[in-house]
Amino acid sequence: MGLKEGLRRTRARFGAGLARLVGTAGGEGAVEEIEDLLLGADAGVEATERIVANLRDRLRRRELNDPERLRDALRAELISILEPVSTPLVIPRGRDTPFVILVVGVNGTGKTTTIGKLCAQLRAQGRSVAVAAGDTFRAAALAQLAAWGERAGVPVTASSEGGDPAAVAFEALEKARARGTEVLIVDTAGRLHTQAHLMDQLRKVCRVIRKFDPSAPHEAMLVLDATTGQNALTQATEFHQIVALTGITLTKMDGTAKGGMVFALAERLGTPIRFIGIGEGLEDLQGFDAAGFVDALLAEP
Ligand SMILES: Nc1nc2c(ncn2[C@@H]2O[C@H](COP(=O)(O)OP(=O)(O)O)[C@@H](O)[C@H]2O)c(=O)[nH]1
Ligand SMILES: [Mg+2]
Repeated sequence: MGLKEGLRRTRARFGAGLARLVGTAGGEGAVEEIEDLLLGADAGVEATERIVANLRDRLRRRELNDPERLRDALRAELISILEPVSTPLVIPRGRDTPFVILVVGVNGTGKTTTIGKLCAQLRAQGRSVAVAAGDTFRAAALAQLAAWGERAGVPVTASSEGGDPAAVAFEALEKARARGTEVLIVDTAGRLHTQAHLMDQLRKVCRVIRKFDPSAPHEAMLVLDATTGQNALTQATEFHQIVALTGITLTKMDGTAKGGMVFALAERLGTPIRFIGIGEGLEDLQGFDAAGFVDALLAEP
């Protein structure tokens, strides 16, 4: 699925609203309309206010006389909000120990699915990958991960249900180092701030990884479900207190009209957005790029 298609619900409301608007009057009325559209797409108050204030400035300086220029100005404003968080995940080659990606997030956000997609992408780029099945909390979790691993041709280290995820992570790290595997992705159980036990477990997994390699995890990726709207910001803050997040993957963009979430995340958190999930298939994971995202959002239907 292409990004434009993946963003169809957000585009249907936001993009189409803008296209309509650009075809008509312009002026202060148009800016107010843009404000409503941004808020409606969950872009958040801060990002929306910044965009709208800049557009009003340009309006006052009579820089937005025709619809074409309003569209260009809006495009530039949207890109400038996303640019600071538009840094791809780069995995260096030729390391002695595996590059460790720790994947965290609330249950059901799409961690395991994202890991499966990421495995497939990395394999397609010729990288060697292994996975640690750190979600020992749910019975179905291991089977799901094993199936993804098989599809992507990636070994999965696991223990029995109810086992110790930190021990699984450690075993997977040792195996990966012994085999010269380039990338180890560590899956974890969904955690909520209310589940103190699971949060402690996550701390322990981090400790074990750091003991193995003080520079690891090299990427601590939070997976957020775009359909949860502003609640995702709360989740990010909570996870950040346990592990210093270095990247975000926003899943289920295909299932929401609130794709404006990325602007709220960029403005409020500033954590790089690495990937966008746009479906349940192996190929439905897109690297995040500010201009590419905005152009898909503003594309004509
Ligand atoms: N439509 C859609 N569904 C997704 C996406 N990512 C994950 N899912 C679905 O979300 C559900 C939960 O995913 P899972 O990976 O098990 O979440 P986890 O509990 O965080 O590991 C599954 O049904 C996935 O197929 C996405 O980008 N788009
Ligand atoms: Mg899972």
